[in-house]
Amino acid sequence: MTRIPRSHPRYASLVTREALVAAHRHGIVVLEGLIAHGRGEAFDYLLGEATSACALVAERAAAAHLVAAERPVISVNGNVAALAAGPVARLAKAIPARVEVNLFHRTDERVRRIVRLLAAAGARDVLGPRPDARIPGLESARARCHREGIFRADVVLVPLEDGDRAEALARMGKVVVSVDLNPLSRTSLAATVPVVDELTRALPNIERFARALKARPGEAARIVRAYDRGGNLAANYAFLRWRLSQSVRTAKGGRAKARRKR
Ligand code: PTJ
Repeated sequence: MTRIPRSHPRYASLVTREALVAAHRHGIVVLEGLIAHGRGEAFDYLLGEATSACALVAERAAAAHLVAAERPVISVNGNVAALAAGPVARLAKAIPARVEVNLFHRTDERVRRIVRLLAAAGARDVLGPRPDARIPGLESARARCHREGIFRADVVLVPLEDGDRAEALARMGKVVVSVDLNPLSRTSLAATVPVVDELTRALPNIERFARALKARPGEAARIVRAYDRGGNLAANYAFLRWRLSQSVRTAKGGRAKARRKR
């Protein structure tokens, strides 16, 4: 691994990249996952690398749906396992929810490695190695799932998803909670609750809300009813526009300063 100096202004981001590259070498993350991460990083940069107020609202709604569900499932792919095996295990315990490994670039060996990683992080009875059902209308390997997991789930949390499956799960009548930094992705547009936030920030937030809501089931039902999906997505777009307008102002200020210096 490349040694990243702590003084580097992008230290956290570079360390995460190195962790993903290492996870690729260990057969957890596919090369395509590194591309997906870069896409996420670009959106996170635009969003200010912090949880926005509108993301928090969606995270609370996500927790309310998960706590109120009868058969909630957290779907895990290679990137999610590499970035957040511990947070996934803790969230699953808090809800409680089943964890299922579901891969786009599926090989049995990769599924086994990811299951082992999740188990080492504390996740129990992880599904994935012996799928016995298919998601209708989906031709990719992601259609393969477990009857007692994703297939029969009423609420599915799908972090870092590709849009096809989110749409197929929604067609099955499931509540789909996505975590995707791209507010314009097909996943965000298909999800019942699109959470536009970085995975390692979003999962602990959802866990915190879930723990609080478990003690107040009436409150969870009220949040589910009150959540305005369209309004929340629109708030995400407005936030992004505001961030860009601030950057334009900063850039213009910088140019004026440079002119004054000349
Ligand atoms: O492990 P596999 O075989 O199942 O493959 C997983 C990948 C990620 C390769 C697969 O699901 C894929 O190709 O995903 P996409 O279509 O590239 O979509 C990933 C989405 O996640 C993009 O919209 C990214 O912006 C977003 N994203 C990337 N990193 C993060 C993220 N969102 C939140 N947190 C992140 N850390």
